Amino acid sequence: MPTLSRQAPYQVFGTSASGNCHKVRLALDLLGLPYCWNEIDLMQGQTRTPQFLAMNPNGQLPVLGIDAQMERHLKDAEFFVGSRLTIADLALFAYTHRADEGGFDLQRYPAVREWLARCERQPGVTSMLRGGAEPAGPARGPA
Ligand SMILES: N[C@@H](CCC(=O)N[C@@H](CS)C(=O)NCC(=O)O)C(=O)O
Repeated sequence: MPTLSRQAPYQVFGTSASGNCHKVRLALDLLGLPYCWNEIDLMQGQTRTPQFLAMNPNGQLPVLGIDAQMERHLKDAEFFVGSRLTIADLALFAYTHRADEGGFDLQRYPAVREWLARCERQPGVTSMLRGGAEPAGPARGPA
């Protein structure tokens, strides 16, 4: 994604012995993006601490801290790439619009909340079932 921030380093929490974690390192290296690697020791239970679980309630690695980057980017941008909804928005919308279900409070991220609302106003964008109980929002036809 050409619009990812190249200024503040991304925070990566991973273990160097993990292929899943190495995928994140590879992607950031190949994109030339700055990052800080925070080595986490699974065997020492470091993915079970309250601090870690606050970042990722499923207690797994890797974790890429992009929330602050999203907020910064969306302060000056309507969508992630250009001025139209793209696959980049869809990729991030799916989990972000259900962040509360994962225990993430988006109150501190007004630009992200505005972007979510902007996405939801786009024709054809629907909400995911909430806990499987509520119906998805009405599908909107083309304008
Ligand atoms: N689907 C996840 C899988 C992540 C995953 O399995 N992480 C492992 C390390 S490779 C882990 O954190 N295991 C510890 C645990 O599940 O408690 C991904 O690809 O990121």
